[in-house]
Amino acid sequence: MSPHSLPPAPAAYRTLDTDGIRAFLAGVPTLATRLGGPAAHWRIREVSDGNLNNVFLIDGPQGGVCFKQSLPHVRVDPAWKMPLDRTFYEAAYLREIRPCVGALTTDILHFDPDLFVLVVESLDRHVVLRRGLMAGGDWPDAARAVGAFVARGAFHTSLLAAPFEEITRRLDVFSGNRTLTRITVDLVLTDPYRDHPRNHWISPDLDGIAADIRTDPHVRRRVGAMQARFLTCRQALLHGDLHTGSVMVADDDTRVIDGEFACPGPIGFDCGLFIGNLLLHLFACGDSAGQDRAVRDIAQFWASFHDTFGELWRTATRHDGNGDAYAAALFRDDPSGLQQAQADFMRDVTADTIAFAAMEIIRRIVGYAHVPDFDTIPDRAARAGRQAAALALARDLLADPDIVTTIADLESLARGRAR
Ligand code: SR1
Ligand code: MG
Repeated sequence: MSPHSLPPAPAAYRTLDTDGIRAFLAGVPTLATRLGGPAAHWRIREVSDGNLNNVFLIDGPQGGVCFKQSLPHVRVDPAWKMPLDRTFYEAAYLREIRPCVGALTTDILHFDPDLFVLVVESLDRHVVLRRGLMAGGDWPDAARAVGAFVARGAFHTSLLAAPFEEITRRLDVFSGNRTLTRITVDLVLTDPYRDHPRNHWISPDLDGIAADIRTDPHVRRRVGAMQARFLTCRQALLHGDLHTGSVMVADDDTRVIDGEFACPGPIGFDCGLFIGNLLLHLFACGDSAGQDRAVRDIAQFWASFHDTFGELWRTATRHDGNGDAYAAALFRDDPSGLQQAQADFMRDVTADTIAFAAMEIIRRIVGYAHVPDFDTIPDRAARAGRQAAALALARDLLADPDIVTTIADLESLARGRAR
């Protein structure tokens, strides 16, 4: 089989409609009990919002669940055929990550390997962070929570936390997530830097900057290096698609969802995607208070990620942790050596973060899958103007790695350019 050929769907697979979902849930005793009452009384609502899967919320007299099923194609493009294995990887990711991050993600309730159905706890009092931000809402604790999520997930799946046998066995499983890793390689890391029919943008006003990005030799060199970094730096288990649509918020609660793109990779990829989406929101924001909040969220995300990761590392060293990289024996009696090692490590993560943030901005404006944040700007020319400013920032970040070397500098450069 060629690496790109599509494995057949299992014979038992079928896409479930609402009657099928009702019967399916009724047949799983733990789920039926959680929902309570007779199945005929359950309310089933489709809430599919992402590009790939069917998602439904089901409410019963006792409680609710969230039902997610892989389709044999991209949800928003039925002609784009795709294997079904993504909910398998999302279920596997939740099982790995939940012990590290606790209630910063959802509890997995059930996975069906024939139907590729994943059932998780329902977050029906939450909203999608991206939609909330677009409506002008503010969740002051959300970015900090996402920073802690990334730090804890990354640290505990890295060689800083456990012996290589344990870490590589886990990462090897997620190396198998080739279907969605191919999507990332194509859509995030490659397409915007070549002529490709999947690329599109809202106005000919962006033709010039899109061509600049495709042809600038400094951008190409950096993009090539980031492609290699994504594919070869198996630093930790990544979420792999950590945009603001992958975060659900309530006033007192933040959850990271949708881990179907989970794969081994550089930690700065997750950080960069999240910061990139906050930067997209910053450029789409018409009011200066909203822009201030976007910058605050970037700062809080980064401080939380940086401090949580550093503290986990120091604690592991103090308690003779058994990670095989930066082994505790090297630094147990050398706190300043450890501090220097951490600074070196974080400098690399920061550089990755900035570059991947720039690539996320670019692909979300001129690639296949755009963000809706700019739709809040009613005038098309004004919308294209804000997008051009975001693209110019991203191009400059890729072309000159020295233009900013810290997240604080990135915040002030972006804030100035978004005015
Ligand atoms: C065909 S999938 C397009 C995009 O949607 C997902 O959420 C990922 O971001 C992917 O790149
Ligand atoms: Mg998603």
